[in-house]
Amino acid sequence: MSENTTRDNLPILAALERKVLWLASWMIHNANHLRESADGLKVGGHQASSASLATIMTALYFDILRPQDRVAVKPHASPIFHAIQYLLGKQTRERLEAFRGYKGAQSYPSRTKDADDVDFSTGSVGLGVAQTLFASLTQDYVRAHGWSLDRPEGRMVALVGDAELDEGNIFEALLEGWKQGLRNCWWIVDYNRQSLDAVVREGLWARYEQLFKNFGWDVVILKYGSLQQAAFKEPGGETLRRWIDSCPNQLYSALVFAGGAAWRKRLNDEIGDQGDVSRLIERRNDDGLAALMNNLGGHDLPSVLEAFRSADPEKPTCFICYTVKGFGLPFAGHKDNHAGLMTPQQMETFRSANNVRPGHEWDRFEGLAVPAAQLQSFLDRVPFAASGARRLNAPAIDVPNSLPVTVQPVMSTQTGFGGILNEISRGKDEFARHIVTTSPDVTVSTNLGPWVNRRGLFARQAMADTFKSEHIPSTFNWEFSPKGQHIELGIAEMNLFILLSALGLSHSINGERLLPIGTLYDPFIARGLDALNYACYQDARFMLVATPSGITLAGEGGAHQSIAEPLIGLAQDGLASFEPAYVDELSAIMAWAFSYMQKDGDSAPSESNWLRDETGGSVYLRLSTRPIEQIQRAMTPDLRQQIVDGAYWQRKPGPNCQVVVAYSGAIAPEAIEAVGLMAEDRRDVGLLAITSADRLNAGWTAAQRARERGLVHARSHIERLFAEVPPHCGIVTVLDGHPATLAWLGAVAGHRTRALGVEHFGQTGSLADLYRHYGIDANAIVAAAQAIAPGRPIRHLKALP
Ligand SMILES: Cc1ncc(C[n+]2csc(CCOP(=O)(O)OP(=O)(O)O)c2C)c(N)n1
Ligand SMILES: [Mg+2]
Repeated sequence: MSENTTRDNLPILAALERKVLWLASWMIHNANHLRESADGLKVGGHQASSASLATIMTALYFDILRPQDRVAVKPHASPIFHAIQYLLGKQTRERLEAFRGYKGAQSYPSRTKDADDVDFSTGSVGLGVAQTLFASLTQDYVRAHGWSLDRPEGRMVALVGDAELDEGNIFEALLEGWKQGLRNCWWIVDYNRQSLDAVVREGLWARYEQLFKNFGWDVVILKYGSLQQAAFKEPGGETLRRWIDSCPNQLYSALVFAGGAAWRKRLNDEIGDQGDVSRLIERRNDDGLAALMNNLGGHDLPSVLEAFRSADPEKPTCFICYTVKGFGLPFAGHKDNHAGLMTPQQMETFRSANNVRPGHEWDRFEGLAVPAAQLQSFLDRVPFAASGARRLNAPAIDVPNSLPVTVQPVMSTQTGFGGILNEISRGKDEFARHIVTTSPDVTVSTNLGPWVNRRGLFARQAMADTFKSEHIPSTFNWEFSPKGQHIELGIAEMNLFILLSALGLSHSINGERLLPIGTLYDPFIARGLDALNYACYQDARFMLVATPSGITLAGEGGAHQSIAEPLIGLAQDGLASFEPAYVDELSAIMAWAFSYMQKDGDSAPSESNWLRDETGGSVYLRLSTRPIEQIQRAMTPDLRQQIVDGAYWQRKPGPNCQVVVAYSGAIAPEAIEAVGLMAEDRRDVGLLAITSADRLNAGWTAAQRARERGLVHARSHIERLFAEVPPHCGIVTVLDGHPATLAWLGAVAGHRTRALGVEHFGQTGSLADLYRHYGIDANAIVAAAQAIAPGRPIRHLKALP
């Protein structure tokens, strides 16, 4: 659209801006005052916070954006977003009427729960902002590898609350963007100088301006609207500008709230005796004066359009847009307005100001000065909405049925992981080409080194490995090129998860599927946990490999040992978690995982394991550096399936079984040893290898629910495994992690259970010291068995210290 056309369209855009604000406000009012609420709760809706973005979002969606552009909308601007989609015919009235209600438009834009084409979910502030940066890097990655070149490049746009910039993860991302030569990324800051509780500090914009410039961004400050710019050219205008520039944020907000008469009094008191500027003020009535003073850059369509149109795609750009929180609404500027709702009386006044007749509140063009036909024909031509579905897809990439790896007699799952990837890295197939790895400065220590040696690091511009060019021997080849398949990250774990979130949505955003693998130390999942949750909530697809883990990392001490992570694995939605003990298990799980990551099917649970495998999801592998003796065995299809379903009998309990030991992960040797020690005094001891507490638990829960709904034959994998364990049998569970991870096993068939694991911070020591201290060694397993299971005393039990 040429500039000329846009100028002609200004009255239309202004009408749409009014309509957007009306619809958003009505939606919130309807949800709070009109919809029947049996529980009497007000649902909220952030009228003020939405209003500050009405102008900017009108300019973006109805003029600036193209279908390939992707936007993270500030959570509280959700009503504005839904209203825009409604005007574009992409959102239904029913969902707007049910805003914040069951199956209605979501409180915060949601990729997975909303029906109107949300690009990136937002809600936990800061994450959506960083997501746009990593989405832009992902787009560059995809294109550098020769994919999606038939599509135009998109701009990744974040609408950012000014207080949202308090979130540190944004600055962590900024650093990464600078390293990677970020482009095609816009952060539009809604500089309303208000947060949830308060008014922000003076002069924050100047700090941001400097900061963004330091990281190579263009910074565009939209402070004065066109009315103000014109007024500054009048005699006395410069004095007015100086007054505006020196006015504290708190006072400006308060005067916006108080209105025209208050502005006049204040301005007259402070600069009113200076001739020209007094006349400038006097030439305006109260409404005119308020309109002038409220005319900040972010509410001025011509300024906003011009700024957006002038941005350089090769540079990331930060727009600092001065706005008023609650612009156009009765509580504009009031510092308490965050959760404020218009009263029915205020809404009536707002209704008449918008010429909306009762009963016509949802009519798209009600009360607008521009004729409906003209508006509709404009909407029909809006470039953003022109090409139908914006959400893309990509076919699944064929994954080998099994992933070969040389199993050494003694090895760790972490070494196994490195070996499996090393084997994959030799391949020239599509599968190997679509894998992309990343790690927050623990590439080598998580065993990605051999993979990176072969596939190289990614950078848009090639960079040689100086050690190599200087002929200094080094184990690792650290060469960057546009074809590289490893994205090196700094230490910040938040960035890892948000990058995985972006890479893991590439099929949907870029139409090219990636198979992302991220590695980190298990305890540091907690550092990026909200971002991991965010990635899962968006349904991004990736493999998270967390290693080393647990107190098994004996020498590193409590700061590096993970305890709660298995519970995170159990509870995190969208993430199938595994903790294998053996490398052949790991290989089976990874082969399954690469295809699971690509699924997008039916959400009905399978009747075999009661898991919703057809919907797919992401995968978390909790691995260990502990070398353990491997089992030499053939991988049968049945064993493979059981490993993936979560457990198999490593030693099947006999009919007279009194004890079952159920273990997960690197603690396998202790479980095996304990079973051996008990063999003389306990008959038919069973040994259950649990590869996924998460999937076992999920299947069990789903099967119970199915039975309660009448499917009497529903049986989960764990129920089938326990079917023949006699009722008097005791179960000892053990893992190097929180004992609650497996404690629920006792509830499956009512067996008496003792759950062993780590509950308190670890410490340094040898493996034997620590396993003994925390009670997860063979002796502790035997003692627990003796305490809960019938039978005579166990001879090999040593007195516990
Ligand atoms: C991680 C996180 N912490 C806290 C909140 C609660 N919260 C929602 S909005 C907000 C501040 C809003 O200020 P700003 O970003 O300036 O947006 P405005 O309402 O001014 O438009 C807070 C603290 C949240 N959503 N996410
Ligand atoms: Mg704010």
